[in-house]
Amino acid sequence: MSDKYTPKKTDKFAFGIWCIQNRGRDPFGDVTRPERSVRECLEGLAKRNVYAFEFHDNDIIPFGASAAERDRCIRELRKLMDDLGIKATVITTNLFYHPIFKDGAFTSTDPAIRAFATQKVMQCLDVGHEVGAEVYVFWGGREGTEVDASKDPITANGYFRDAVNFLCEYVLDNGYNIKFSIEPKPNEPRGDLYLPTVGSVLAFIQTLDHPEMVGTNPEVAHIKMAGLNVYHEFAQALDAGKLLDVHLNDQKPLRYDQDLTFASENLKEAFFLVKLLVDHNYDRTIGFDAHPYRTEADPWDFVERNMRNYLILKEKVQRFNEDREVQDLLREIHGVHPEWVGAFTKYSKDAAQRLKQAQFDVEALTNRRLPYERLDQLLTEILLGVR
Ligand code: GLT
Ligand code: MN
Repeated sequence: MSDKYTPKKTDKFAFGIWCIQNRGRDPFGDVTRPERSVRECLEGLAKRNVYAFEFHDNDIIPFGASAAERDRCIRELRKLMDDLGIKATVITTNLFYHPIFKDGAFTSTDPAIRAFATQKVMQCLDVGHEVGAEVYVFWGGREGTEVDASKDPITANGYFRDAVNFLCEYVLDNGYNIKFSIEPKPNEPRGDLYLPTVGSVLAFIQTLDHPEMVGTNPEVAHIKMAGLNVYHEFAQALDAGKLLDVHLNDQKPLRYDQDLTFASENLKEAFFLVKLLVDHNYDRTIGFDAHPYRTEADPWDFVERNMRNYLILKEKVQRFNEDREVQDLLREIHGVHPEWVGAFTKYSKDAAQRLKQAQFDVEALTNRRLPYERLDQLLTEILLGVR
């Protein structure tokens, strides 16, 4: 059965294949679901009109595979993608699972491990090019410390910078159409990770040789682990022209990385994230990076629910944006004193002079009406379905 919340390819939804393959293991308990082949995962996604999938090199090609084995894996994957009509828009390298990366990849204290990690990424970029991926995600899962005595953070950032600079040149040299995206996370699996927030990533990007080739893909759960505002963090990336992908999921604040279904925990927060993407015409893939509860037998209710929640919230955004009373309130809040709109956005001596001499009615400005209780209630009622 389908309804207006049934996804279409044009919604451009994507899932990490690792989300579908997730077997429910956690630090305290073993797997709860059977292994699922790449074919089974992609068939299930394609059947539900998912536009694309994201993957790590080792989700498709086993660690340490021979060149022949690698070529066979890619051939099979490309055939499967063609047959199913599903794209691979985002690729990434697993630089965290193998114990060689136990103290970091790009920021390992051992230059040979840093070189090995960089080699692994180059090989992954070749794969990305072959499957038509446009974005390469770097999630620095092991890039951090428990023992700060072990490395200087400026040196470690320098190692990171060297690797990204080198890899940008590699992409340019080979004429690949791929951009890099750094995914921030504050902690887990390390005690503290480098580049913990969107702001840190944006600042770091400006220190690179090719800042125009690098952006970010924030993840809801990672932001909430840091106790920050999801709407504001994504907005910061979008405003900087750096939002290359999104990792949607949900999370109870300030806890271990929960990777819950999008909008399963905080509807209002999820609403504002969808509103941001809709209002500002974000047109890249809408990626979900979450796991089914470990009590689930298979991933399909989970897959459907993530997309459905997004589409329902998209409708709520439209309703909010078209609601007469909401819009009247917003006009009242923002529409006062039109004589000052844009009056000092562009500097001139005249404008400065005028501003210096202007008289303000401080009391009237202080006492203006800000009907936020009413505004927030209207949103609550839209979200609860009574408006
Ligand atoms: C890992 C992590 C995610 C990253 C993935 C990309 S893998 O599951 O929890 O947030 O996006 O490497
Ligand atoms: Mn992620």
